[in-house]
Amino acid sequence: MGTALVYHEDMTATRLLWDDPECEIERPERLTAALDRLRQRGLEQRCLRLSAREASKEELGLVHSPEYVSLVRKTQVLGEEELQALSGQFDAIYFHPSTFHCARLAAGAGLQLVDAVLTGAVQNGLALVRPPGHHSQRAAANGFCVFNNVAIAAAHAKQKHGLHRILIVDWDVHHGQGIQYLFEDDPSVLYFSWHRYEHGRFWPFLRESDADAVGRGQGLGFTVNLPWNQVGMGNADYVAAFLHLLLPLAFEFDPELVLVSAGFDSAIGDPEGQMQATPECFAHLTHLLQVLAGGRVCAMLEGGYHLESLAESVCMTVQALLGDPAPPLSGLMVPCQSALESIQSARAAQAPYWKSLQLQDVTPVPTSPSTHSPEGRPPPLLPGGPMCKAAAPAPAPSSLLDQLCLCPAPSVRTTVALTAPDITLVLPPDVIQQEGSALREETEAWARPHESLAREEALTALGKLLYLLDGMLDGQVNSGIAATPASAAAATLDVAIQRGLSHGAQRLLCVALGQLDRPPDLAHDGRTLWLNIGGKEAAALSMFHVATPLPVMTGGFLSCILGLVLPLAYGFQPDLVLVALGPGHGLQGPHAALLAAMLRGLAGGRVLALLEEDSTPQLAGILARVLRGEAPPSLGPSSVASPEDVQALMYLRGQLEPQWKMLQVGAFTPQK
Ligand code: X5A
Ligand code: ZN
Repeated sequence: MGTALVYHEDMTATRLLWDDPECEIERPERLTAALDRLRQRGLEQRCLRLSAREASKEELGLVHSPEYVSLVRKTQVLGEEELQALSGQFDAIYFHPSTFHCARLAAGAGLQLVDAVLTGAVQNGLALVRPPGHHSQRAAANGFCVFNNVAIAAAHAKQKHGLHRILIVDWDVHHGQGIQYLFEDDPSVLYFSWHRYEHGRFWPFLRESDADAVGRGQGLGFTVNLPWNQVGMGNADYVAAFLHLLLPLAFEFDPELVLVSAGFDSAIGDPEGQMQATPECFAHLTHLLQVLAGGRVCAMLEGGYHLESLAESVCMTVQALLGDPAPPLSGLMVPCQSALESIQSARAAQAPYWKSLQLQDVTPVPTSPSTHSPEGRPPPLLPGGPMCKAAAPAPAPSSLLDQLCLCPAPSVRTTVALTAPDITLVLPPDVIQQEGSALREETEAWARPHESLAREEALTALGKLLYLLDGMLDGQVNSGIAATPASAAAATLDVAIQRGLSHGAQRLLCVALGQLDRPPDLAHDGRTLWLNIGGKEAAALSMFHVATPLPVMTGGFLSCILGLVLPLAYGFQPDLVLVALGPGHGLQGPHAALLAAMLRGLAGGRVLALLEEDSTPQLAGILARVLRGEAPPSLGPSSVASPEDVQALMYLRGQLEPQWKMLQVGAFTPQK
């Protein structure tokens, strides 16, 4: 449905006119660097370009006092000395004669973006703006921010579009205290912010940035703060925060719109943040948010002061908004101890207000004392198992950025190789119906060991699947759907795994739904992670062989995906994903779509879905759409997990946490 890019050149006008080491990083080149890179990558050309308009006095009045708006208006005619004097009345602020115009464009850009998304003109978008907004308050400029762009957009979405639930995700490295103050008693706006905090020793030095600030009055539980108490947080820490804190609450909240305070000072290289997350992490964060609110995501630029890192991260965000698969994350996926402690304290503070966090933290799992080091970033522990030998150590920051510049644009093609002629599929545009098939002799050779593949229908289906798989392995096709007779599902999956492993896949994740057993001849070499959802009982036969019953309730299904499937998948870092909906999988279309959509974040989107031939065309259609990058339909308000669902999850977490560190939801802090 399209991605909007809202911009106006005039927003490069405002700049610092005097010496101020604190403010000099907020400069016009931030916007031009981001935009130039988007053009270079051909991403700008793929977006719907919208020229920003100025927000009106009334629109600014949605969150700011009339006195404050007129004060900022008057800065247009002030001389340099007066501007400097006025700027000095605020914390980390400079005014320029063009600031009022720029700040009105920045707020207006957000309004246009929200209007474009909520009228259905586009699916999502990014507003490239300055000055930023999230520190600005009802009657105060603060931290380079003049008008609170995201807060104004949220208020507008409520007032003009009648929305009742808006999620604001603030991934800027600073606490958007302005947004927090404006909505702290409002249950219709869920505000999530992570930020460099260092136990209160980092700007803006506020007690209310800590995890125990959870909102007030009606808004209790609708402010979610995740303070980082150390610098150096990286991809694993950010993804863990999403999986174990933000996303459970977000699904339970069931937003109609997601606004992102998209600051990129939380990325590697930034002088303010001092964090380690690489640009491609923002593709993953964006991708994870797109499963909410039917994919209605509006991102607005906040901070980000390392031009190279900023430009790359902006590109990654836009790529994800466009529906391109996310590049795999680099580095070991092991959250650090300090991050786990922060996530745990935020979960504990929020637990009274969110069902999805209750029942879960019954027994805190003690973590190995060797992961704890009082100073600096603790060295990540190598998880056990042979696959880990393959994982390269994280490259140094600068070389990582260099590498990313060379990263080729991923292929987005999805192929559907369905065999049953009675499935008349309405294929989404650009999804290819595959005609090809592997050579007959080759197909027969693969089929020979399997009795269930002797039938003609099964052989035909296998030939098509092998052809599709080869296309994926040599990069001609990104993802695909294949069908097989139900009786041949297990054998076909077995062949697909063997073929994948022998034709280029280093690590293969297989998510098998329904009655599908792990192929008995599959090697235990750590190259395949077998995850069966639909087993009789929860069991971890090894760290690479996990079974869990299909959750009964939607809430249980969500915690299974967020609390088990994705942590294992992100920890394993596969380069090929097979999802098989086998006999008795019992999965409803929207649930299957959500699973497929989220698994698409792995392996550069190389996902092959295997269906039974008598699956409904609706199921095949919905999977084809999410695999090509469309948002899954929203599940609606989710029921709680059943006690059995919770128990299975808790059991597996206990079994697997020592090897799969991404499963950890928090750290057990020993009592003194
Ligand atoms: C938007 C933003 C940071 C202000 C830092 C002041 N502001 N030291 O990143
Ligand atoms: Zn910031």
